[in-house]
Amino acid sequence: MEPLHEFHLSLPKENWWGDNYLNQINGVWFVPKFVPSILRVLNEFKPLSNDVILASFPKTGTTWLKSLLFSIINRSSKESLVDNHPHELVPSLEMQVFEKYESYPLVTDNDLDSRRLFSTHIPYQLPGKALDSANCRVVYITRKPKDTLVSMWDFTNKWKAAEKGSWNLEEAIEKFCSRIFPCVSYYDHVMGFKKASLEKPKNIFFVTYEDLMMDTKTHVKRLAEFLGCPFDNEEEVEEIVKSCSFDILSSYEVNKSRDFPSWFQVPYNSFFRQGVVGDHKNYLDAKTIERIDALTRDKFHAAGFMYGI
Ligand code: PAP
Repeated sequence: MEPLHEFHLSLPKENWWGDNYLNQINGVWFVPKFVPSILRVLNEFKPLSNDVILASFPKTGTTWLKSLLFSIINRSSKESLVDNHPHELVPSLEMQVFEKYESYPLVTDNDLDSRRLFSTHIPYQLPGKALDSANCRVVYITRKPKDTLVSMWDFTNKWKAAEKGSWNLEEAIEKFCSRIFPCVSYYDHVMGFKKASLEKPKNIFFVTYEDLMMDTKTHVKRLAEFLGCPFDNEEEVEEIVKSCSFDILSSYEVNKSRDFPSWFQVPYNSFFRQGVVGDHKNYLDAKTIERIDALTRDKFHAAGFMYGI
């Protein structure tokens, strides 16, 4: 038996959906395929002070923010979005960079032009100290729990593993509420970065999908200032906002593609579904909405974070 299999067998295991299960590392549930690379990120990743890390719980706006951050940082090559899926332009530490057994692109100088931009779904509770000590910039996006749940449920059913049987919505709701979800429970994930952003506002920028949607332009300007590369003309900001909008991005062939990326068994087009706020109303009944709202009051509001309903 492979040592890796033995290692997997030694980790706590919990059924997730169908035949699929999750493994636990330090109290956090992860999809088994990524356990080795997550451990590599935790043990080997040394952030540089000018790195930009986009952190998020899955399905909270990662793809959108990848395209915005890439465009803000690489202004002269923002048209790369026409031919490249945002997930290929901004690689995930655990799903792409450390999944390959090669060294990741290492840049040692502090030249802003060669800034590294990565994403991660790993909760702050695990790499927090490494991120803090490097003094790098972290941008965290979150989204209201009910829309996140519905988006995750839909996405999971587009996964190749869905051939083994679909994930029904009732089961997804149960797992969400019982906190057996990949990348720690949604609430713990958000609160981990929320608290860190209050403690280190110069290093961690916290934004919600809904605020970004309501006023993308203001947030793009704030993000550029936070990253130390402010805009000097409004037209460029407007151009970036437009070029990263759902309508424009989802019209590109590369984002409409049914091909699978090399690093995940889900087609490229499944990262673009509707891109709206409040879609959960089309899927969740009143009882479920109240159940999740109660959880939100308990996990967010009681901690002083008045968000999520
Ligand atoms: P990931 O964590 O797997 O990378 P992520 O990008 O965070 O997924 O979430 C995908 C959601 O963002 C989808 O939401 P939906 O299922 O409710 O539709 C997707 O449609 C939405 N999305 C993708 N691109 C954009 C965009 N440019 N503007 C707004 N929403 C977007």
